[in-house]
Formats: sequence, C-alpha cells, structure tokens
Amino acid sequence: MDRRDIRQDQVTAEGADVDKWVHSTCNLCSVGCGTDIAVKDDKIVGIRGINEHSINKGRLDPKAKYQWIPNNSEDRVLTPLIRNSAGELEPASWDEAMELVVRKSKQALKEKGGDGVSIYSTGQGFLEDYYTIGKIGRAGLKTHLLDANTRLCTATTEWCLIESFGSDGVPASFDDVDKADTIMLFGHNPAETGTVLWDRILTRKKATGKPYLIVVDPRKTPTAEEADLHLDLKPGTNLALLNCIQEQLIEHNWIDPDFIQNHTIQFDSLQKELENWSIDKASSITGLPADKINLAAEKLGKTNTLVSTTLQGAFQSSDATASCVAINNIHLMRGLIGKEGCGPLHMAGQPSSSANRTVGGVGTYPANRNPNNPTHIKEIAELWNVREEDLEIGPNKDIIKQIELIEKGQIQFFWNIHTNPLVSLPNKGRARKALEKVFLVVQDPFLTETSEVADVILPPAMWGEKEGTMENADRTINLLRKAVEPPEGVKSDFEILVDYANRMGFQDKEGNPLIGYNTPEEAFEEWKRVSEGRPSDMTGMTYERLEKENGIRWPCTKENPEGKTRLYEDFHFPTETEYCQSFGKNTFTGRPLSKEEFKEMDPDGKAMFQVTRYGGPSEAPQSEYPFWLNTGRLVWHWHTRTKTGRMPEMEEKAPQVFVEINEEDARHLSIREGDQVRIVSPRGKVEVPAKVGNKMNKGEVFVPFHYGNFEGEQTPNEMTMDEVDPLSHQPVLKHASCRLEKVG
Ligand SMILES: Nc1nc2c(c(=O)[nH]1)N[C@H]1C(S)=C(S)[C@@H](COP(=O)(O)OP(=O)(O)OC[C@H]3O[C@@H](n4cnc5c(=O)[nH]c(N)nc54)[C@H](O)[C@@H]3O)O[C@H]1N2
Ligand SMILES: Nc1nc2c(c(=O)[nH]1)N[C@H]1C(S)=C(S)[C@@H](COP(=O)(O)OP(=O)(O)OC[C@H]3O[C@@H](n4cnc5c(=O)[nH]c(N)nc54)[C@H](O)[C@@H]3O)O[C@H]1N2
Ligand SMILES: [Mo]
Repeated sequence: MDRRDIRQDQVTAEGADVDKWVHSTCNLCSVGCGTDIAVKDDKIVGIRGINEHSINKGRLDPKAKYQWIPNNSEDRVLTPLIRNSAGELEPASWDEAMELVVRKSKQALKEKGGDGVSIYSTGQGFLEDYYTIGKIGRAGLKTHLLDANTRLCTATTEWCLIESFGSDGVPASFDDVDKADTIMLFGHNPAETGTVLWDRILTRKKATGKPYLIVVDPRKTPTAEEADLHLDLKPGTNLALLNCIQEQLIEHNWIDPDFIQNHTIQFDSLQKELENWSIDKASSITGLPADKINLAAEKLGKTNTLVSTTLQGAFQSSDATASCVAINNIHLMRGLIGKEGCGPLHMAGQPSSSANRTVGGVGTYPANRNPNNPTHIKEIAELWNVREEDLEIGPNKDIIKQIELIEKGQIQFFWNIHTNPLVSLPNKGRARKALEKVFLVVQDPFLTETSEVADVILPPAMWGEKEGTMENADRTINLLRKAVEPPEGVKSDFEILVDYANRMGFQDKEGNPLIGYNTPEEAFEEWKRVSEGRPSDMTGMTYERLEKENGIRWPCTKENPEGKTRLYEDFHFPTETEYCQSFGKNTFTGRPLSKEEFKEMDPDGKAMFQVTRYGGPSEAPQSEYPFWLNTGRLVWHWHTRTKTGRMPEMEEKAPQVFVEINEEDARHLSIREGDQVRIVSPRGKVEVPAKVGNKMNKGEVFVPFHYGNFEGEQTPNEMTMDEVDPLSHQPVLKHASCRLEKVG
C-alpha cells in the first residue's frame, strides 16, 4: 500500500569527502525522519535521508537538508555568560555560572518553597533530558512548575486522548495513513509543516486516487489546494462544524451500534446534547454552505476507513480539547479505531514533544501515571527510591498561569531550556515584563530575543553533538547518535541537568545521588524500568535495536518486541480507575473530576463519549477591530528562525515577515502588494508589508509567526491573546481580533 520509492535526499558541503555517516533523526518537526549525519574531520558537513527508515524512505524536508549549517555558525555562544552590574552579558566559567544558578535556585526555594522555581523546557530535546527534568522537578526541587513550549504545541493531544481513552498515546500511526480510504486533515497544513508525511499521502493519491481528502482550514493552504473537499470555515468555529457532523452521523444512522454498545460509555448523553444541532445552524455559524457540510457528513459517515489528523488549527483555539474529543467521538460512533487504516491521529509539532509528555517533564507524571492515584505515586517513589511524602504532587501550573505567578512575585527563578518564549509566547508585552522580573536562566546556543532579558546564559551542545532519543508524532522512538564532539566550551543539556542535580545535592532516601546515572543510555535504561506495565512501556527497546531497526513504536515489551502500529486493536481502553492516567476534567469548564466521579462513570476498559458543547471563540472581530488575525507557519522557516535564519537557502526564500490579505479587503483599504500595513490588536501592534491575493477569506488576515523583534516590531505575538483552552490550557494563538491601517 505504501507506494513510495526510495529517494535519497542528500546535501553535503561543497567538495566535502565524508569520513563517516552517523545514525540520527531529523530535529525539525514531529514526522521523525531517519537521517545520517556526514562527518569530516570531526565536523558536521552534511546530511542524508536513511533509505531503510519506513517513515521517510530517504526523503528529507527542505529545511532538514540544511539543519547542520547552524551547528557551524560563527555566532554560537561558546562560553557561559553572566549579566554584570552594568547590565551587560559577560563571559564566565561553567563553575561560576552553575554556582550562581545553584545559589539563586536555593534562595528561591528558601524564600518561596518549591513553587519559587520553574523549569520551562521544550519539545525539541531528548527523552533522557525530559526524564531528568521530571525527576529533578518532582523529587529534587518539589515544584509544580514544570512546563514547556509543548503547552503551546501539543497539550491538547494529551488532554483529548485522556478524556476519551483514559490515557495519552495516539491511537493510529503513519502506517494507517497509507491505508485509509478517507483522511480528514483538521487545522493541519502538512504541505508546509510535515512535508515528508504529505509526500507519502500525495504519492498514494496520485497513484490510486485514494485517500479522499477533507481539509478543514479557513485559509486556502497548499494542503487545501489538493483537497477533494475544502471546508474553509470561519475561524474559531471548529466545534460548531463537528457537533453538526456528529449529529448528522446519528440522524442518518451512519453509526456502529455494536461497537458503541460493547466498547463505549455515555453515548446517550452525547446524543441528547447534540439534538439541537442541524446543518442550517452549523452553516450560519461556520459560514460554510449547507451542501458542503452535508457532503462532509456523508463522506465521514460512509467511509470504511478513516484517519483524522488535528494540529494547531484545532489546538490553538478556545474549544481545542472539545473539538478533538468530538473527532474521537466520530471515530468511536463509527467504530473506526483500533483497525487498519483507522483512528484519530492527533499530531505533535516539535520533534520530541510527545516524549516530554510521556516521561513526565512537562507537568505529566512518568509513564502516563495519575497524580491523583496514591498507588501510582507510591510506584514512582519506590522506583526512584525516595519517600512518598517527598514527592511533590498536585495540580501543575501551565506557562500562562506561571506568568501570572511571576507578576505576583511567587516565582523567582525561571530556567528556560531550548525555547525562545519572547517570540513564541502569546501577548508578548506581558510575557516580557514577567521574564524581566525573575532570575532568568536561558539555555540556548544562540543569543535570542529571550536572552536579551536573561541573567545567565548556558550554551548547550546542539543536534549532532549529543546522544539521546526522541518520540515523534506516531509513538515512534528514534535514536540520535553523537556525530561529532561539541565545540569546546559547551555542554549537552543532559550534562548540564545532571551537573545541576549534583551541585544542588539532591539525594534519594539512602543518601545516594538522586540522579544516579551519567550517560543518556543509562538514563534510558532507568526510564525503561519506570515505564514497565504502563501504556508507554518501553522495556523491550535498547539503543542498539533503535538504531538497527530505525525506530520502534511504544508500547514495546519483551512479549511484544516489535512495538505497536496502532493502539486498542482489542477495543480495550486504559480506563480502569486504578490504571487510567487521570480521572479527567469537566469537558466544558475544565474542573478536574474526583476519583468518586470517575468511578461513577465506571468506564472500566471502555472508551468514553464526552459531551462537546460549543462555546465559540473568546475574542471575535467587532467594530474597532473588525478583522480576524490568524498566525502560523511557512514551509521555509522553523519557529523563531534561530536555525533557518542561519541557513542562507531558507532565508532567501522567506527573508521577511508579511501580512496576507484578501484582495477585496485590500482594495477597500487602498492597500496594494508591498504596502506597509499597521496591524493593531487590543494588546499590541506590528508594521509589516502586505501580500494581497485570494488565499484568505474576506475579513481574515494571516501573519507567519517566525519573525522576532531583532529587526523591528515584527512578531505577531505582540497581538495574540493569552486566553487558554479550559482543559489543555493551550493558548488561543490562532484567533484574535485586529484592525489594519495603511502606513503613510
Ligand atoms: N515549516 C515548518 N514546519 C513545522 C514547524 C515550523 O515552524 N515550520 N513547526 C512544527 C510544529 S512545532 C508544529 S506545532 C506544527 C504545526 O503545524 P500546523 O498546525 O500544520 O501549522 P500552523 O500553520 O500552525 O496551523 C495550521 C493551520 O491552522 C489553520 N487555522 C487557523 N484557525 C483555524 C480554525 O479556526 N480552524 C481550523 N480548522 N484551522 C484553523 C491555519 O490557517 C493554518 O493553516 O508544524 C511543525 N512543522
Ligand atoms: N502566534 C503564534 N505563536 C506560536 C505558534 C503559532 O502558531 N502562532 N506556535 C506555537 C508552537 S506550536 C510552538 S512549538 C512554539 C515554538 O516556539 P519556540 O520553542 O520558542 O521556538 P524555537 O525557535 O524552536 O526555539 C527553540 C530555541 O532553542 C534553541 N536551541 C536549538 N538547539 C538547542 C539545543 O540543542 N539545546 C538548547 N538548550 N537549545 C537549543 C534555539 O536556538 C531556539 O532559541 O511557538 C508557539 N507560538
Ligand atoms: Mo509546535
């Protein structure tokens, strides 16, 4: 069914004759392509796709081909920096920098307790780093302030899976993408953001006509242009469409009553909630013609196999979790899960954001454990050899809540690892003031918008210069070997974390170092023991196997060494009260449910239909701000451009920020292609050149979020909202109101 030929993409520096190729994985995006790194004289000189890797079969994304260039960039930070009394960053030794970091974190712990210290990490590091952060955070610092940029990225994946199936873990995999008759890409633009996966879909479509492609996105994206059915709904109306589709499936009896009866609970309450939905109602809210909604419902109702992907157009909105739960409901009512070519495939974005959720570096507990289940906490305490009462549990505080706690003076020490929040966080003005207030450690190979307000900079080794594993969007664990020694003066994120734990004197209950391992592989071996018996069991994996077999999906045990292509093939879901990852939350308010409430539902191995009530967007255009502001990605750039901005091949494709405007709107405002336009939202403004065309619907504008503030007021996050989804606490980065003014 997989129709791709091998096509090995390779780029090396001119004239480089390569000494060796070292096994690795692409570090840009969650598809997880196997790559070999070219090495010459202990320097990275190129990259190629791995032909035997089933995910990419030798292919590489355009950016991926140049991702080794920033490693060799002249402007890497090669020594720790400390801000002096004159306000300048000054070179320091590792001892000086780490002693300052330790002193300041001890001071914050003394004055404010565990919640005086925050570690804000990433979805682009290694599983072993995250596992270490989780252990340091829970058993060392005893903080509730472990979060990451994954909050902005894939927190909704985690929560919609918990709500429906009792645990994180995406049910379908990329292999199902090859088999599905119908694929619905919901708020997902893989033609720009997952090009190798997109190529896999298109190659099959061109050869066989399958799959039927439904694309839900208000913009005419390159993905939408290939769709059989493009639903260009109004921004923020996802759940109105999905509620109507659920209602239509029931009304037309396009459902699987046996599956519903045998493997799910709460269908009746959902059915009742949906009664007042109709095509007309959905049409008036979404702006979609009735016949398009009708067609979508019929296609989804009649297809024999279905994969639904979701990404930021679903996650970065105020009904994020509810919308993704509605998609789970659709799969459950049609019985299209746990079967070949079927299942929800809620995506990840960053190359290893899933790993952070799995191992507990990001407010979750290791191996999908439930913090409100004392047995699970006891297990962690035993595995870590610490006293149960010394393990910090309780509600985790997400990054937006943390900004508020900084404003209130609660958080004093903030350790920012592998993310650039002063470009990527919403409502940037507020975020910047907050980060100016704390003692800020920035761990980054480059000076960024965030390091402008840092007190200490710790320079890390980059991709290719360190060893570890990553988890991609379909539960595949991939290995990255160290190809070269890092430049002199820098240390890997893992080494920095272990060094910090030892300097802090964190110990287990017998006085041994809390972090008892010294290498990433030793950390992985410890993690494997922690994962045993849990949904994300990895006890059957070894570094050697991961390299030889080009990645393995969890769960992977000794009994099931091949890993699992898809979850829930036996239609058994991890919803037993004593096993589940969480007792869940109220799907409308986000209030956490108690064990008693969960027990009352009594799913006991069945999947859970959840009521999905439409709330509508939290901010919408009105008189003073009549336009919708949409933000997102371009194929040429990676996030805040600290990497792609250093690749001349990518910079020249998209050197500058812009605002994309519908041609009628532009005419109305006398704006022409290239004119400078001021975009003003209730929170901030930027001035950028206009791009006029027909990709945007009237009343909607789009700005790529990649561009920071080094070259003037450019970042759209000056204007975005720090409202969050009530369950996943993912910020509503895709929807804000704004007005346009022609400058000059
Ligand atoms: N080139 C490139 N690729 C990347 C990245 C990158 O920076 N550059 N980053 C990676 C990461 S971390 C992530 S998270 C992914 C993100 O990948 P995607 O989610 O595919 O990318 P985005 O552009 O953020 O958003 C997707 C689409 O959501 C649409 N959208 C906006 N509002 C709505 C709405 O109300 N409803 C619906 N249905 N859609 C809406 C936008 O128009 C946009 O086209 O990409 C990954 N891949
Ligand atoms: N308006 C708007 N805002 C958004 C989004 C959107 O769609 N719209 N999308 C959101 C999403 S989904 C995401 S994922 C975020 C991404 O936002 P960020 O995570 O803030 O963006 P990056 O540029 O990937 O930042 C990674 C940083 O890590 C550094 N780095 C590189 N390699 C290493 C390493 O090995 N170790 C360490 N310690 N550092 C390293 C890089 O130099 C860079 O500064 O943005 C979010 N913000
Ligand atoms: Mo992301």
